[in-house]
Amino acid sequence: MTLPLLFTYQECPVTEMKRRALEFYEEMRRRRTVRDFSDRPIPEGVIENCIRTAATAPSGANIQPWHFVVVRDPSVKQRIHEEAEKIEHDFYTSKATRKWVEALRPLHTGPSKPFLKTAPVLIVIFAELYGLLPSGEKVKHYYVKESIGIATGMLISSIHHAGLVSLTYTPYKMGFLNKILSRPVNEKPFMILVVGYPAEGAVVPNITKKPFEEIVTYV
Ligand code: IYR
Repeated sequence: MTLPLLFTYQECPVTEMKRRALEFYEEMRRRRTVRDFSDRPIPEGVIENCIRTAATAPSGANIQPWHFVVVRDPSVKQRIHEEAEKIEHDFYTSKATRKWVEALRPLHTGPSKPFLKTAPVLIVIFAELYGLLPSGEKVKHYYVKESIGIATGMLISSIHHAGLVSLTYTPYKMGFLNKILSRPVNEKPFMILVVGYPAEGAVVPNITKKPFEEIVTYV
């Protein structure tokens, strides 16, 4: 039995609390998903500290059911690019429903995914659906989707806080990532987080967030 640890809570004065909450909101509301990337390299150690932050996320039974593959090798990016564009072509020409394509129209997306080759880093996030003992025995994992969603949110926030941009990219089918990146069967690709600097003159869609009153109810 491990003993409980005294929690080192640092209370901050009310005025400072209010200022910090507002300042963090002001910082986070500037985050945008970017699809046009520069090939500028990312300074050493930045990605690592962002992943360290993501890994502080709460998770079901503290199982931490995630694995992050940092792809920098141009030949690996090239393979991911090739596979993803094949899948996207299939998606946009036959798999996507008319409604789905309609919903995507404001985002100006399409089957071409040059950012997979241009961006300096792709973080491929895998969800550990269950644990796998050396004997081959499976170990139950809890609330995997919730856990990985929280960790990914923290990763996106850390990247923004560090001054870089990201794109949450999910090809229609992602099984090819296990093959290319040699990940085991208990891991399911959750997302490719494309990370880097925006291309010069990068544009973003003119979209808005729902009004606060619409998303919150007080009782
Ligand atoms: N994976 C495709 C389609 C796509 C789907 C959703 I839902 C988006 O929010 C954005 C795109 C693509 O990346 O083009």
